[in-house]
Amino acid sequence: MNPCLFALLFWQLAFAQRRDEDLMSFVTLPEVRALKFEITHHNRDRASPGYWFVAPYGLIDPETPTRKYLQYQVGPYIYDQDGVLIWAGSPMFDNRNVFDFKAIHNIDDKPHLSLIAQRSFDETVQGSGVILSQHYEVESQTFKLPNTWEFNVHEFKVLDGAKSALACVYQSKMLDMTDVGHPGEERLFLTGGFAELDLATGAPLFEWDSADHLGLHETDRFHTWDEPMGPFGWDSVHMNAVDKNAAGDYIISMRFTDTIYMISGVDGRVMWRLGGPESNFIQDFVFSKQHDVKFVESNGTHHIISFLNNASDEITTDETVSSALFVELDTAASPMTARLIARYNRPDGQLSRLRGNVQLLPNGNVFVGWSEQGYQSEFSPEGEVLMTARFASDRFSTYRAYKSEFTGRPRAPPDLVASVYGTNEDDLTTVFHVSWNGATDVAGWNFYAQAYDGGAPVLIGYVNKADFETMYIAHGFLDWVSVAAIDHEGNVMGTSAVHRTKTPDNWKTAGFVGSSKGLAPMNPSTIYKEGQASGDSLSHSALSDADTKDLVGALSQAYEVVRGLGSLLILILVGSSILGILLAVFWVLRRRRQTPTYRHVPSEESFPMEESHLRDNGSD
Ligand SMILES: *[C@@H]1O[C@H](CO)[C@@H](O)[C@H](O)[C@H]1NC(C)=O
Ligand SMILES: CC(=O)N[C@H]1CO[C@H](CO)[C@@H](O)[C@@H]1O
Repeated sequence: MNPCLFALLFWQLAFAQRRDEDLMSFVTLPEVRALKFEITHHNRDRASPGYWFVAPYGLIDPETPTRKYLQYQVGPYIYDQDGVLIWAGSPMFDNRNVFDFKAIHNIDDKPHLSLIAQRSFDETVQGSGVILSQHYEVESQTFKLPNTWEFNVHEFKVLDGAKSALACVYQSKMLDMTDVGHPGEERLFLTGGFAELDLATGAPLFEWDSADHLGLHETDRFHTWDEPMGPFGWDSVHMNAVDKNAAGDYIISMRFTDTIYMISGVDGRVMWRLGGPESNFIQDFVFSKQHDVKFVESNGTHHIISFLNNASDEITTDETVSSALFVELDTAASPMTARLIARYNRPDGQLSRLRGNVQLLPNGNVFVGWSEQGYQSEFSPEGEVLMTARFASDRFSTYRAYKSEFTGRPRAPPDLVASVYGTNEDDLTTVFHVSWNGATDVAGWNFYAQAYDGGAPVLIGYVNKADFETMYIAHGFLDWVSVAAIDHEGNVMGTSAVHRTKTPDNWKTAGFVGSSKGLAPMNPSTIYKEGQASGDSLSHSALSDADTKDLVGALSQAYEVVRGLGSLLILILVGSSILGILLAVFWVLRRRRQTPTYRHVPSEESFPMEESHLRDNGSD
């Protein structure tokens, strides 16, 4: 191949403008580009209830700052089981990487969220372990220990009651090489350990480091002939998970020794090793390069543990497929025994070389995050693959993925954008887009308009929540608009601020050919009022749910097409989309004629906006 052509191709591959069709976009949150999921439900009926908690990142290290405008993509996200976005936390963490993001239910009777927010590239923002309330407010933030260089990104495990949390700790230390046959020699190593941190003060209640308890010979990574490594030293053990049982002992995982260790909570001694060349167990299975070891049950001597056996890493492959393992340990027996009780192989038969996690769900199902490209799967207890999913984008991974029930009640009000369109005063249409970042359990939206600022809100209509963002089209130029989120029992969950409707910068160039007299917003009560001649009103509430769904579906499809366009096809597609919108409008008008009376929505007629503003968006 011509070298110039090759160079050009390489350049294009490496630096080409990334395409964005694997990302979502929203009118109400234009700064957020959430990742899309590709999902296969193999057996939806057996899936456990709950949402997905992922934290996509592009590069695992903090990314270099840029002066270019960037939309928010990486950080904590909640999705439902159909990949519908529930919460985009990327703006809250300013596009920084987040790890180990999950819902936790062990603090009080309210659900919480926990995560590790990575430091910024220039370290002006420190990394931390963070607990958020169900209102997405920071309740607790814990920073790195003074003897370390960052808050390690592998684990942030909040213990029951949230007095303390477990975190991995990496330190750079000069270690004596006697253990590997070089007495009197010292080398710089990155050691691995953990700390139990007091969440009120950030101080360590318990600290443990591999340098004090393990021999250098245990690592399968370091060889005495290796060159010295970087400013931090050789990553000797690669500590990547920690958990604590009721007896007060800790279980930890080290990827570069292929070993799970039990650490005494009394004196830090290694109580036993599982796996690796020095295993203390008679075991009927093998594993390597494991992640996310957790207690499922433990009474001090008998344990059931779960972990991800990725069986491979950056360099070697030990098995042909990665798996989630559940193992029963009897440490009272002599010799101690380790028995495999369940194994869930990666459904696509691939290897997760790095990262991953296993979660036993309350109904016995097993949820596994395989990490790369957000690949995740849910299994029935006996191993049936119920669901597999991955990010539509191959540019992002998530360190871990979790599934959990959660109730999110954001303090911020719903976001609303309304715009008016039309070609003359008779066909003016107000298009609403509404979303509420982080709110779970929203069943639908009430739409309101006022005759003037401070006027009484008039109910325009109701539509079921269709997606993260819901679109609604109302007849007429409506202004001073607002929305109310309605739950499944019909209660108001929260209301937006009153927004002004956006008008075209230039009505004529936007296609308006009527007289300018038609351009003032109308008094909504003249057309959206009970008993009013139906010929002037258009409301979704006059349509059945199914009709509404069809209409909203048709409109938002046309709208999606318009929005997602790239380049040459734009004219053709805009044309057909406009045709689609025209058809939809025509269809609505036709229906309107078929529905002689406007059906009033009784409970919301005189919905007092002032009062609703005072209403809390949820309880503490
Ligand atoms: C722990 O569980 C095992 C198996 O169920 C049981 O045999 C053993 O007695 C228990 N030990 C304690 C201390 O409860
Ligand atoms: C089946 C298999 O290859 N298992 C390997 C898992 O990893 C350990 C440690 O690297 C090996 O000793 C096993 O043979």
